[in-house]
Amino acid sequence: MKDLTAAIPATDLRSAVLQHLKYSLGKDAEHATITDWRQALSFAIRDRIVDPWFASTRETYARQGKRVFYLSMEFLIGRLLEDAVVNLGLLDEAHETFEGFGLDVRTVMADEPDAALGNGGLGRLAACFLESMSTLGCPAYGYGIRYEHGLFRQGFRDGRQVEAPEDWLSELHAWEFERPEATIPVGFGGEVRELGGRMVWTPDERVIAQATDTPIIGWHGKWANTLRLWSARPETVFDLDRFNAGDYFGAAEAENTARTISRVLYPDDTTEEGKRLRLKQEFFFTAASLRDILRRFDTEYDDLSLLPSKVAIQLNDTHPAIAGPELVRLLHDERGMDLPRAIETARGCLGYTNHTLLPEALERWSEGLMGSLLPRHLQLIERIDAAHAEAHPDRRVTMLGDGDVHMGPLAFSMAHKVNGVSGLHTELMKETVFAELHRLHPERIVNQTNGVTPRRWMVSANPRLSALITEAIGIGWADDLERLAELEPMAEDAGFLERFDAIKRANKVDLAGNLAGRDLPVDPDAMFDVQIKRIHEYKRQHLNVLETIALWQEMRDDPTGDWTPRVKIFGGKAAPGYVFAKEIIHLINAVGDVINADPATNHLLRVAYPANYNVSLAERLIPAAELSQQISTAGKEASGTGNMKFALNGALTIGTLDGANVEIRELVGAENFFLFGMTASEVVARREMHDHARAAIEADPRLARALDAIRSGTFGDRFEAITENVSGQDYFLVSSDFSDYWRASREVDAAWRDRAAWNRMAVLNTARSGWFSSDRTIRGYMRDIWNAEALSIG
Ligand code: TH1
Repeated sequence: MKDLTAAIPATDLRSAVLQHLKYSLGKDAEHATITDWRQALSFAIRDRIVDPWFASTRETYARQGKRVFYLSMEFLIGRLLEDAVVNLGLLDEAHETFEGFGLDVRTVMADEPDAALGNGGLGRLAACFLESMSTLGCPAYGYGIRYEHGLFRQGFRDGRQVEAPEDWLSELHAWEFERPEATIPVGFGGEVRELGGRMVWTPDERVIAQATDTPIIGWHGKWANTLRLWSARPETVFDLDRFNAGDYFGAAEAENTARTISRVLYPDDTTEEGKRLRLKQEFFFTAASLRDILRRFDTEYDDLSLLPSKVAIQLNDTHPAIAGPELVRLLHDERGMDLPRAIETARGCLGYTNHTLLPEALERWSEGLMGSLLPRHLQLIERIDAAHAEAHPDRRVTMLGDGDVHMGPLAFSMAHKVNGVSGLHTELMKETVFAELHRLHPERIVNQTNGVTPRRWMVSANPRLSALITEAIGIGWADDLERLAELEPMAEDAGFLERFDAIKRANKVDLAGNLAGRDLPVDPDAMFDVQIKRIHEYKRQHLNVLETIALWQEMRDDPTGDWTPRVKIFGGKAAPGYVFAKEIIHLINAVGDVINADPATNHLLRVAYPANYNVSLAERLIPAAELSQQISTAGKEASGTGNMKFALNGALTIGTLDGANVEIRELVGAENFFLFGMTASEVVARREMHDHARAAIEADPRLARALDAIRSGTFGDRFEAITENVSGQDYFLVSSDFSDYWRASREVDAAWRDRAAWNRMAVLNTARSGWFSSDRTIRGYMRDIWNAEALSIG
C-alpha cells in the first residue's frame, strides 16, 4: 500500500503541544502539571523526529551500504527532550510557545528524569557516539538492555552513601516505541548433541527478548538512528494450573526468573563481579541483537559471505564479547558454514574496544559457569582457541587458562580490529594486557581517542558560551568543532575575554543557586574547583581531600593571608560493594562538615558535595567550572571524557599525564595546563621502592600534618582504612604525588588571581579542544574499523 502517512500536514508546535496535552494525556491546560506539559512537549517533539527517522531508514535500505551495530551493556543517555529540541533547532520556538503558556521551557525540560542506563564514562561514551553517528549520517543501531532500574539513586546519611533504587520507568516514557512484534527467544543451559553431523544446542531455559526502539536524532534533524533496547519476558506469561492449585507464588516464578535478567543495571564501574546473572544479561542482549542483525541481513541478501562487507558490529568492552562464539554458532551450527570460514566471517564483522587495563575489570568466567549456562559456546571457544594455537604454534597466550574463559583475549582473537580509547592507553595495551596477542597480530590494535558530543556538552549545556562563540565565529562550529580554532585570536582581545569571564560568572551564579537549594551555600566569587567522576582509588579523590585539609590548615595558621578563595566541588557515586570508595565519600563529607563550619576560613574555603551526581548535574557543573581535577595515577585512567567536556567549556585542567589528559595538554599547550605527578613508567618504578609512602610523608610536613589531623579525629571518624593505606602500601601513589600536586595547586591559585591571564588560558582551552568532538572519533571508527560510509537525506 502507498504510504498514506507520508502526507500528514505538520502542525505548529503550539497546537501540537496543546493537542497532545488534551488527546494523548487527557489533561486540560488549567490543571496540567509541569510534568504534563513536559510530556506533551515530548510527544510533540517526538512527532517531528519520526519523518527524518523513516527517511533515514529508507535511505539506508536504498543505498545497501554498510551498517554499524554498536553493542553496549550501557547507554547513559540522560535527558532526551532537550537534546531533541536543540538538534531540531526548535529551542526558540519552544521557548516562545511556553512563554505563551506562562512557563519557562528550560524548567519544563529539566523536569525530565535522567535515563541512567549506565555507570559512567563507558556508558556516556556510547550515548555521545549514538548522537554523533546520527549527526554524521552513519547508518547505525545501538543495541543494549532496557533495564527497569538504572544506576541507583545516591543519598548521604551521616556523610555516608546510601543507595535507593532508581525508577525511570515509573512514569510514561515518551521517547520509546514498543515493538511487541519484535521478539526473539534466547536460551540458556541444557545440552549439546550431535544430530546428523551437526551440533545442536537444546537449552533448558528460554526467555523472550522484546524490543523497544528510541530514535536518536542528529544535529539539524537530518538523520536519525535507532537505539534498540531489549527487555526480558517469560515464554509463558503465567502458570494458570499452579495458580488454580493455590500456588500463587509458584505460578509467577517463571515470569520472575525471566524478568530478573533486565531488572537492574550492575552498578560496577571498572570492577567486575563474577555473577551468573551478569553473564546471563550479557548473553541475553548479545544473542538477541545478533539474531536481529542477521534477520535484517536476510531480508536484503542471500549470500552470507557478504556479511563482513554489510555488517560492522562493535563490542563496547568485553561485555558483549560472547558475540564471537555466538556468531560462529549461528553461522556454523545453524547455517552450515564450515568452522574456519565461520570464524573468519565473524571476525570480519567484529571490532572490539578495550576501555581499561585494570586487572579487576578484565572479565573472566569460570569454565564451569560458562559450561552450565552456555555449553555450546564453551565448546566453540575451545575450538576457536585450538584454531588460534594451530595458526600460532609459538604463542604463549590462551583464552582458556586457570579454569577460566578470558573474555579479553577471546574478544581480541575474534575481532579484526581492537582499539584503545586514548594514545597512551593504546600504547600501554600493546605493552601490557595484549602484549603477546599484539606480537602475533601487529596490525590489529588501533587507537581511537574518545570524544564528546558538542551538541549536548556545549550548545545545550552552555547556551551562553555557545551564543558568544557563534557571535564571534559564526554558525557551523557545532558539527565542525575544529572551527573553534578561529577563536584563538580572541584570546588577545580584552573585550572578548571580559565577556568570556562574564559568562563563566553567570554560569557560576546559576550553579550557586542550585547548590544553595541543596543546602550547600557557595560564593560565586571563589574559584570553582570541580572533581566529578565515579569514586575510585585510582581516580584519587582522597588526594584532593588531603590537599584540601592541608590548605585549610595553612589558612587557619594565617587567616588574614592573601589566599585565593576556593570552592571544592565533588560529585560521584561509589559501587555499593566498594568499601574503600565509600570511605572516601564519608571522608569528603566529614571534612566538608568541619571546614564549612569553620568561621575563620569558610569565606576562603568550602567543600560542596551534592548527592546523586548524574548526567544532568554534570550539565550544570561543567559550564560553571574553572578548574578541572583529572588526577588519576598515571597509567590507570584509560581516557576520561569529563576532562574533554571541561576543556571545551573553558576550565583549566590540573592533571597527571594519564589517559586523554596527555592529548589535551598537547593540544591546548603545556603553558595552559597545570601538570603534576609521576608518569606511567615512573609510577611502575616507584612501586618497587621500599616504603615509598613513608618516605614521601616524611619529606612533606604538610602531608604528615593532614594525615595526623584525620588520625586524631578532627573529622569525627578516624578513617583508618584510608590513612593506613596512604601511608602503607599506597598502591595508587597518593603520598608520592602529594608534594607535586600541592605545588601545582598553588600555581593554580596564583594564576587564577590574574583574571586576564586566566581568561586567556581558558579561551585557548576552548579554542584548541575542537578535536575532542565525538564526530572526529566516529569518523575514525568509520575509516579505520568499520569501513562504513556516511549517508544523507538532503
Ligand atoms: C571507562 C574508563 O574507565 C574511562 O577511562 C574511559 O574514558 C571510559 O570508559 C570510556 O572509554 C570504563 N568504564 C567501565 C565500566 C565497566 C567496565 C570497564 C570500564 S572502563 C563496567
